[in-house]
Amino acid sequence: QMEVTVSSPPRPLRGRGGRGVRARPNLRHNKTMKRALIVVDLQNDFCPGGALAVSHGDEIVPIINDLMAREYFDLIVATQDWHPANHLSFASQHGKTPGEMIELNGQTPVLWPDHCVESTPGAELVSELETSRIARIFQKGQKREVDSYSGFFDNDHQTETGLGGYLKTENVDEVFVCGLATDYCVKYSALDAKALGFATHLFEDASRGVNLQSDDVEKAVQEMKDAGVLVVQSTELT
Ligand code: VGL
Ligand code: ZN
Repeated sequence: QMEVTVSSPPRPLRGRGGRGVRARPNLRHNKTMKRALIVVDLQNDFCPGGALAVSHGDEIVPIINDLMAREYFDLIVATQDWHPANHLSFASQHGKTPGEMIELNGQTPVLWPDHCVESTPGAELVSELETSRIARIFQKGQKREVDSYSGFFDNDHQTETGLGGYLKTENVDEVFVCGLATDYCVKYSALDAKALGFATHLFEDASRGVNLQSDDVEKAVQEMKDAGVLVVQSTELT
């Protein structure tokens, strides 16, 4: 016997320009296909005053709170950078200065100031973030030896955080990524989401980047576009 699914009427997506989000009307959305918002690393250490402050990082908190209040998203998850105090992405572990690079297992990761040390205030999600609709938080970067920019996998792609499996289990087919930092964790999360088969969007205005080089964010956005990530603005949702 054939199962007939009756789609709920599409929730309207209006906005200026009509690009990006609006280019994908949600006609095929029904009770079984869901849309998720992924809030990446909105933690004290990545905000002004924090150990690895992303400039204007705090500006996206009200934007993301507004997004989370939308019915548009069926599921909201967050990621949290969560390192042991002796994490090897910390310059202090190598007697080096943040921004320098090292040779580690054939890779040359950039070194950071100590940040998001597990169970410290800097690792907490920013207190102004409205967390009530966040269904699950996925922590990453717990292994001393390997960094984890993506919310899905460690940088060596050997370990999964569980986010990908969770989204598939929840029948999510479409994800929207926002948060910190555009040129690191947001970028790698969006690229992995796309590679895992999710229709993937970047909320550009609900993300901020580190810009170690002044055009890093610009390059990151282009890299995401080239990979098939749709770059959209929160203002395109009404
Ligand atoms: C991040 C650098 C180091 C990020 C995390 O959340 O983008 N960047 N750890
Ligand atoms: Zn980190």
